[in-house]
Amino acid sequence: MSNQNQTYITTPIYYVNDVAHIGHAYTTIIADTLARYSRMVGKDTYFLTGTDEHGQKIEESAKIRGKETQAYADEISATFKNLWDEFGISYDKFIRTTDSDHKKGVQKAFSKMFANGDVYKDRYKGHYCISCETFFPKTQLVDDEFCPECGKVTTVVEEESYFFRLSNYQDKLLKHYEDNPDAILPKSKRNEVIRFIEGGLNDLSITRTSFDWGVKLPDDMNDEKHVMYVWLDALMNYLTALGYGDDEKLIKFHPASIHLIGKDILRFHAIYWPAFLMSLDLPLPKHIGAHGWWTRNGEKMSKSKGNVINPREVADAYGLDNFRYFMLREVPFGGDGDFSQKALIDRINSDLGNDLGNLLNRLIGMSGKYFGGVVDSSNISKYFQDELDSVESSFKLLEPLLDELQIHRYLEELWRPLGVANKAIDYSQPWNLMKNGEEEKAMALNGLIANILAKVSIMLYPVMPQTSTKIASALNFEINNSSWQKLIIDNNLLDVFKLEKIAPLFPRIEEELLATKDIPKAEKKKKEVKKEESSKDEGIALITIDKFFETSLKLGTVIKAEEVKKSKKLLLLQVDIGEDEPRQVVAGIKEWYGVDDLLNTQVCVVANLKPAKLMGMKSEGMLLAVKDSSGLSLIRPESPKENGSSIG
Ligand code: ME8
Repeated sequence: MSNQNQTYITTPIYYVNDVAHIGHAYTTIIADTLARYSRMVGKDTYFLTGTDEHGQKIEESAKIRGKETQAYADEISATFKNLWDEFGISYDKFIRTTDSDHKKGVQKAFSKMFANGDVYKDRYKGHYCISCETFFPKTQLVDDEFCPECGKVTTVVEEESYFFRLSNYQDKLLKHYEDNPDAILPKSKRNEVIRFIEGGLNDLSITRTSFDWGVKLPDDMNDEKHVMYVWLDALMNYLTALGYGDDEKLIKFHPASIHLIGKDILRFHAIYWPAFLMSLDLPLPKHIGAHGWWTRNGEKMSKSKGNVINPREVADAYGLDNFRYFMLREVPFGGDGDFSQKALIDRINSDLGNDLGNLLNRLIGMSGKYFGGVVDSSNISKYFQDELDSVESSFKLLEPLLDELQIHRYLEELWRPLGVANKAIDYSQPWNLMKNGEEEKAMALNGLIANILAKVSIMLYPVMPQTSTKIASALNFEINNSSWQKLIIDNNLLDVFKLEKIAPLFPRIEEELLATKDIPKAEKKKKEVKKEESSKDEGIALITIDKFFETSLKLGTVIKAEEVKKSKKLLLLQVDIGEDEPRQVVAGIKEWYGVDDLLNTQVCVVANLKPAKLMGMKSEGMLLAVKDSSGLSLIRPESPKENGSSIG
């Protein structure tokens, strides 16, 4: 089991129902930063990421796209892996829940929980949100049927199921969180978890029978119709990646030093996962770090809103390291953040360009002009002892900040020495020193700047690995465990060296580089006011274009159609409008259209109507049609267009 000198860092394993966006990149970049730091300080480090590929949501996503489920999972999983590889994410293992070793480990855990009496068979009846892959008691639903987390319509599930005795772990979990106040970071999130546990824990349904895209029960259970609940399957990845159930040579890394997650999945990690581990008689994770939510112009990002930010595009346009710095500096860990290009550009031009890049340029310029590029640290303390002391005290604060995941504070503190160096140039006026024959002091000043830049580049390395490596190469040293030991821990200085000239690191950015421009807040406000005004013009036929666009009209394909028995008018349709799941539409068109006239044809859907119930069935949209004395015709595109395309 893990010791002080070992670090085990994980990201969530991402669902393969969609490609990565900046939220996924954020978690992964934080984990990569921690892993790089851990390796640099000499710890035996294991960094795990991967993809979550089972469950009803994935099965349905594949079906909508007309793909075989495994092939679909292979395709999307590869897009995650490729992105992390392009981003240089330093993971040690990329796990997939469809890996056979993983499945074996999940089965082993199930058998162990069953053998020790924590698992029993019963019937489950209740509501299930496919999008969140979560069971909800009726008391938690909105308007008796909508998911309290994502707002989508839930499905009523009634089936035989195996249950995990979560209720048995209520007191043990409470004790764990009382005894370990920093088990959940930021600490403010701990109370949320404690309150939830105190509210009472129901036993958890951990198998499903109504679909089969999942890990089967162990053979000796002789119960073939069950597959594991996707969250049991998924959480187990943290153990199976270490060989649990197969080759356990890496199990030494268990338990995780930190499971990094978004706040959306805190309960699964802070309640289910520790309870499963207790049942398996294994130690609990040391920390769970739950970060906040990235939004765009204040709204949740989703494909249907068309406001998803592609991390590759941001990195290509603005530079990968700059993007990493921005994400980690801009938002306190645990808080929500709004992505805006303006904020990103400000960080690049100001923090990176002015404070860091210019300092290096000034050093290269001065030492080239006065000393042929040579830097000598010998006399720094003679002239700049106060500056050295202040820099040393800033560096001492850094590691504890990282331990608490206060990464934005870490970066803030790391910028203080840069301020010290920039100020020292301003008040020492090296050009006057040279004029007045104070060459020794001018060299000491260059030495101070070079050493500050070297130390900052070491501690910045985990966040901006490429940039820091470039700074170090200009300063003629390498960032590794021994330079960290020498310059940070032992607080030593660089030996005499010759500076290498490098191109400016942060060319100034004058305008937004991505086509999807941010809507400035003032403009957004103006639009909202206009919308309100137009709705006041009751009785007048004219509307503004904004008003028209309040109706979301989408193109979709009918992927399933059936007659509603006992109804002369209604057909029940499933329409793919480019979202994660098809929309169910109950349409009064049976007099004019049969099932075969509709299947695999395109229709126009009003996509933002409040869901309604028709003959007890929910309808989540309306079809556009035109009717005259000769009958009714659906409005359809002249030629096929992509599902989800906006009409207007
Ligand atoms: O939940 N802002 O997978 P998932 C910040 N498979 N982070 C975000 C984000 C946003 N807007 N959107 C997503 C699952 N994330 C499960 C996990 S683990 C055993 C199983 C990040 O693909 C954040 O880390 O829905 C969140 O927790 C994760 O993506 C959810 O990814």
